[in-house]
Amino acid sequence: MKKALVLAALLGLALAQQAKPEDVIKEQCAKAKVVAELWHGFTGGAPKLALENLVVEFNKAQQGRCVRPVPQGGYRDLSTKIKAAFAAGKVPAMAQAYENNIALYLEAKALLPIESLGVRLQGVNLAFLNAVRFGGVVYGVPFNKSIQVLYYNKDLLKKHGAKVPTTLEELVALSKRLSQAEGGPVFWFQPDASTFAYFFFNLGGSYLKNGKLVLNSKEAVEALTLLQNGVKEGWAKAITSGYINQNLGSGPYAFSVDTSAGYTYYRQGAKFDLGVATLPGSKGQVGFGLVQGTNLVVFRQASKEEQAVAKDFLQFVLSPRAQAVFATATGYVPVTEAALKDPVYQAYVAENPDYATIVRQSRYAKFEPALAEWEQIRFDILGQAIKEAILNKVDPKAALDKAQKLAEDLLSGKTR
Ligand code: FGO
Repeated sequence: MKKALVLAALLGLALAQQAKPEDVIKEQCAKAKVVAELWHGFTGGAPKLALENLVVEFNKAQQGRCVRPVPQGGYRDLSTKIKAAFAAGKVPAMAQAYENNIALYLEAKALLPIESLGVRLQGVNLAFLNAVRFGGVVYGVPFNKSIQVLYYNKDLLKKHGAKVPTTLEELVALSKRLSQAEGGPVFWFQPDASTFAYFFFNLGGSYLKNGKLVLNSKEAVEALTLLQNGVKEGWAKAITSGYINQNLGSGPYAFSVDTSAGYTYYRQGAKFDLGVATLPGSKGQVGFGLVQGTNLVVFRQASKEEQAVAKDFLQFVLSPRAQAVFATATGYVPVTEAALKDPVYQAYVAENPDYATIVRQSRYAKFEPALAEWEQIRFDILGQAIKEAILNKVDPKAALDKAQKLAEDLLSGKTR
């Protein structure tokens, strides 16, 4: 119990709020005539709680209507369930969706244009907004958008008189030095498409060349070789079970490149003074980070009444206060300019500069391709190639050439 209370305080929850938000929502929706479901991919922790707290606030101001968040597992489980729901003809009013999920759902003409609902999108971060624009029409409301940042161990850097690296070369050189001194690899990464993207983008890579998907470019081979060498040379450690933040404490740790949405998890997991910095890039230039996290979409099949609830909820979610509370509770990037000026946000930033670092990093953002097939490609093809190179020592070029072939077969409809 005591531990739970401490945790609640850490997450910035009002301790006066006795009931779990989940239970409050249950009660709110039990009495409602119109229930708009929101299917999501948050499995727990601060993100799920922060979403539920927003919903409780929204529902309080409704009469006879409510939003009901429905957890569907992780992000990939969520899109699998939505595809099944299309087939069964039973979709929710709203759901979280990656840009590539939107592209896929649009093939089934399943989504409503956000502005046709009447949601005003003024002041929404343009990079996020452009990412959900298809054929000039916006199909999602950027909601929980994250950016990669550099997490680091302040105590370890201090011990070795080291400064936070600002270039890729410095990151590698310092990781080598600290790993030698500590007797173990200090740069930790998950052998997946997310961490790979950081190295790939900052070595000048791009996935689309003249509209064609290229997974085996020379920059991709270079990025994968760098990580493979890192493991070989003993400065990089591949984390193969769970999130990096769940492995903290299992050996010397100095750096990882990870989602800003991991912020509360890192804070909890770190037994050292945790640092958050903008990503190492090239001389005088902050490195690019991968944007992850999702947008909220509204389904065409929802009833007119549900659509009306969705419209009001999306406008509420975009309000400066909602954004300020959600971003500071989680580490997600505030999605509007006005949120940055909100007194709640300003108070948090004054106390904790990490929030400002996250926003600064968000100006150096890259996205993965918004292809309908991308989810399958990033996990089952590219992600698989990365694992083979890192864990099974397969030659990076061979692994990526194979991935390229598999992706081309998938995109040309030969496999599915
Ligand atoms: C996750 C996944 C995609 C796609 C990227 C896509 C599908 C990546 C990456 C694969 O909201 P983000 O930034 O962060 C997540 C948030 C909510 O769960 O908290 C993070 N978390 C959770 C628990 C924990 O202990 N530590 C922690 O950091 C969690 O990662 O999304 C980043 C991780 C992945 O899920 O393994 O986005 N991703 N592009 N997923 N389905 N499709 O196109």
